[in-house]
Amino acid sequence: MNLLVTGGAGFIGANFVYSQRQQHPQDRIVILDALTYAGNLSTLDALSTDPAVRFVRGDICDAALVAALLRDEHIDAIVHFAAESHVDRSILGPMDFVRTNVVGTATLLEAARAAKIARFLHVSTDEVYGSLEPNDPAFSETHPIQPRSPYSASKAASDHLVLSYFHTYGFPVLLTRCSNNYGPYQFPEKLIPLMVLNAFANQPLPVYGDGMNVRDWIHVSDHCAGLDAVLRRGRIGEVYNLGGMAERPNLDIVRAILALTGRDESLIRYVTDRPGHDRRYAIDCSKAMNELGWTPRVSLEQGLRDTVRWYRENEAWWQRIRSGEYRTWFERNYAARLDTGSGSPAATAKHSGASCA
Ligand code: NAD
Ligand code: TDX
Repeated sequence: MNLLVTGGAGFIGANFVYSQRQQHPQDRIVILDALTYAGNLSTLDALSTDPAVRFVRGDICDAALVAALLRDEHIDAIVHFAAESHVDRSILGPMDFVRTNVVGTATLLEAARAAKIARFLHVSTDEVYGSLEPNDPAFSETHPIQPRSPYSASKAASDHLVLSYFHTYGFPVLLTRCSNNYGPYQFPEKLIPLMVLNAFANQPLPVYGDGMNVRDWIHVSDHCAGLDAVLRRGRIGEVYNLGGMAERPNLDIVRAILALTGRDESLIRYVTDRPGHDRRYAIDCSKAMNELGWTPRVSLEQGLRDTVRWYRENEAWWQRIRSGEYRTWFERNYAARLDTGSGSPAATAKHSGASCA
């Protein structure tokens, strides 16, 4: 299979590419990523000489580029991760979320439909279901769509578009909605890596509100295994929830990180709450478990231990982010290997995008 992975220089997309290379070495992967602040090519460094992986810097809103890639690379399936993904940023500036998450997904769908792509897996989030009260049952796939932040509203809009392509055109979509991920290569704006790095540096850990908002945590390797199962065995037109079955209040996570880093609770700072902060997410993933034989395997306790160890052992990766150096890392390390142009839109975008970061 020839796969197009959008957003493959981000946290989950990169983990997915690594896991696919291990499990399906016969497949080819083309990564399309615009390298926004969240994209980091140094994450993909270990694949830079892998002949089965091609990286193209480009925007999913660029219809000509996407169409050329689908045609020239003989793409069979798309796994669509590319998105603006951080809720706090969506509150500060919603328009980037509308552009990438809605217009970008629509652009990709149109190109994929024209190219008659065999499977289009859209990677979405439990946040589209809204917020639960403490005793509510977990979100099932039939729970009403009730997004409450610009991020989740833009993801919900993209979900609706994806499903509309199945119902209207018979286009072969698959849709997953996953809970909060954590693990290697996560950008340190999200709760777990932010708290780990602040604890390493003895800096305050900012806890929003009372710290009792609940999230359902899944290790990124379990999410990637679920995506693989849906991509290869999922039923076309279906939605599959994926989750870790590990609901915890934020404060429990923060305390666990303090314990794992040998710091004490004096570092905790209660700060002004996030506007519209969803109180609780919980995912019922029994459909994926029963139909696909998938199950989350990494316990939160083990996963947190491994994640703290990963950040401890990979300081060079996150120091480049903290210093901002990761933004120019690509040019310095790959300048000699830049594709200077067969004239195809893909090659041109790859070159011009890379040289104007
Ligand atoms: P991320 O922010 O780490 O990575 C997003 C990637 O998309 C980056 O590499 C970025 O450069 C790229 N990108 C952004 N705009 C682009 C554009 N216009 N064109 C091409 N590339 C673009 O995100 P993540 O945490 O890895 O999330 C990946 C996907 O999974 C998202 O769709 C997100 O909604 C979904 N998701 C995330 C979580 C989570 O806990 N992080 C949970 C469920 C679902
Ligand atoms: O500094 C912080 N302090 C804090 O208390 C940060 C960054 C977060 N929080 C709280 C807010 C949330 O209740 O921690 C919880 C997790 O926050 P985030 O890491 O920002 O994740 P969340 O808002 O739950 O969204 C995430 O999960 C679903 C991802 O960012 C989304 O991309 C995904 O769809």
